[in-house]
Amino acid sequence: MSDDNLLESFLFDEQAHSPSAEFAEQANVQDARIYQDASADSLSYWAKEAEQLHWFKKWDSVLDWKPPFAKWFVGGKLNVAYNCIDRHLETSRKNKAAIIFEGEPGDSRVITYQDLYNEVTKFANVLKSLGVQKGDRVSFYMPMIPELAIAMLACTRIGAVHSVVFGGFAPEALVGRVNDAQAKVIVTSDGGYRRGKVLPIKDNVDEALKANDSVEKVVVVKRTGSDIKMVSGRDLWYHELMEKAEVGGPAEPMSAEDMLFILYTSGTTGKPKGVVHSTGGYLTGVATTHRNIFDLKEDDVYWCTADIGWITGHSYILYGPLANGATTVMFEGTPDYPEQDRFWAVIEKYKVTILYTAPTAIRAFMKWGEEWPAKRNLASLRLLGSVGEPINPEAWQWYHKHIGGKRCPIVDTWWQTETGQILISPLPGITATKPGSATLPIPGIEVDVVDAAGFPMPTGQSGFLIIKQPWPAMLSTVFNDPQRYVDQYWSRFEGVYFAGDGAKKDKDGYIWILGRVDDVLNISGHRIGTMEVESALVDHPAVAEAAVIGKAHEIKGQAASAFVTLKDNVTYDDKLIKELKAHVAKKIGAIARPDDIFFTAELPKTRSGKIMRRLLRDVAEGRAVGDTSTLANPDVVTELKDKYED
Ligand code: 7RM
Repeated sequence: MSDDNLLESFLFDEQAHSPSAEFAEQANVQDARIYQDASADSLSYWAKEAEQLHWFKKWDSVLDWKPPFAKWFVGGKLNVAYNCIDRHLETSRKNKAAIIFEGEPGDSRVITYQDLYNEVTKFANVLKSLGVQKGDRVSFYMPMIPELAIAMLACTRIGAVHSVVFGGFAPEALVGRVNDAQAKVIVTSDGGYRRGKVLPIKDNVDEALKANDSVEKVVVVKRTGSDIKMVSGRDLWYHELMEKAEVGGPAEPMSAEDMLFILYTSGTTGKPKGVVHSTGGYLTGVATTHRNIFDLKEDDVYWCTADIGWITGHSYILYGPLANGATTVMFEGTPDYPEQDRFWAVIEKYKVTILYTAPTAIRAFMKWGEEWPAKRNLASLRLLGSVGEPINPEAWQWYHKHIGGKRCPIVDTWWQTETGQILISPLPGITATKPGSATLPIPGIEVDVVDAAGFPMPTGQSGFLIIKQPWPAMLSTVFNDPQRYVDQYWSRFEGVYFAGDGAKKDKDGYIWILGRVDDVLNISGHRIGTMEVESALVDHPAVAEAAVIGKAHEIKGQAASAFVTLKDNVTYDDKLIKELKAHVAKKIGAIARPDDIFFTAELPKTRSGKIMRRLLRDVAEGRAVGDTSTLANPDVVTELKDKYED
């Protein structure tokens, strides 16, 4: 978001939307004293929330904080699958829909809590039979089908650690993550549907495994019936294993601080970080926030449109909702297939009451036109959520009017892969919302906006967002690299968590997130490191050097623009541009494909050799170029501007 847009956001400031009396009266959280109570004694507050879970053994202490390493609910024993499934079977939820699955082709499956128990315990037994033990890693590379949820829960049941890799990543990105995790097993499928076509999921796994020596078995779910190669001795069909597997078996009592899962996320280097989440704190954090922020009621039909390959899917399709005994919708498709009303058709079909989606999707819907949602009955909706990037006020207003019928509160939720749970968000029955602001830290959380030296910024001025105390679902470390955990998150400012986002605080203490301040792009709400795209470009034989920046994009929020210098004997043409874009898609995945490639004889650099990305951003967005006085080669920028200005 540029500063101009932000100014606009502040103008909307006056139009705060208070919760309606009708909503407020029925809300799960109605008393604003929750903020004072939680801040007076945040550990007791979180302990009370943790008591909503089932513990095999209660914790001895709520928090062991040896900065920057936190252990939550030390001494406590619990199991995530038990909390998400078994304990609901003793209640009226036994035959309630746990997962409603809507496939891209329009196929549908309803999985009750009892069904989920049967499937999860069977797959837990399959994993054991494959030699998977507590602490072993299992990687996933799957479309959004129920077997993904089932197999992840099965891991948690036996204490294995899952590492889900987004199905849109390329084989090379996949193998990097599988190797780093040293996974023993991969769960995948024969294919997946994408806009009517079949994705070659299994082929990508085969390609990836050429560069891996940790994986012993590949379990393949049949989804598309594609003709694939099964490697004998290594590849096994999911349905064949499940046919022979028994229902039932224990849920392993895990220590609260045991590793639950790894999820790789882009950072400022070319190598993604394996963010580690642990058991007790994570489940407490996601269950509480899901219940309070989405105002969950027993008969809600809740739909989060994210992919489980990202943290949003982990926390708010799977673990938060299932821990709360909710009905969670899992959708395999895209918003515009077969037509641009697919989301609204799904809402109508299942009478969805809570919708959680991303600003990039909302901006696409705006472009497609309000006639698409208008054709469908959206009266079941009662609450809307937004996540992934700042929501521009125009998109907020559109969402409010055309999807929420002006009656649904909107929760704009700020959080990260690393935070595990939502940290900044309205409580929908209490907080007046301002379009474009994620509003206030939730109870028990303290944040601030500080300058480069760590001092609080005055009201309305932009600085760095920090989190002042540990929180239950915080990452516990970076897998195999605790030093990176320390350096990345806890060293920029002494003793506090550095989020990597810029922000402003307004006169009411509301937080306005401005986007990343590091070399991380946010393309359609997906994190991609500029360094990753640069490495992919430099990997091409024609490229000498590359610099990648984020450029404002109407729908995606940001798009990657690349500035490339070629090797001496190479000449450029349109074909090379296409080839370089395809190369990036092949190395990382289609989401990282640059929108533009600019060729230049030289990149603008400081005298110490650092690429001045700020200047490249000015060029790419057609702005007046800022200060070039520290450049070793100031002429480069003028040349670039002349060349690319329309
Ligand atoms: C949940 C998720 C994290 C980054 C984060 C921000 C941006 C996320 C919001 C937001 C403004 C929001 N995890 N971000 N939510 N910015 N308002 N409500 O997206 O690890 O993939 O990305 O996303 O920059 O640092 S993530």
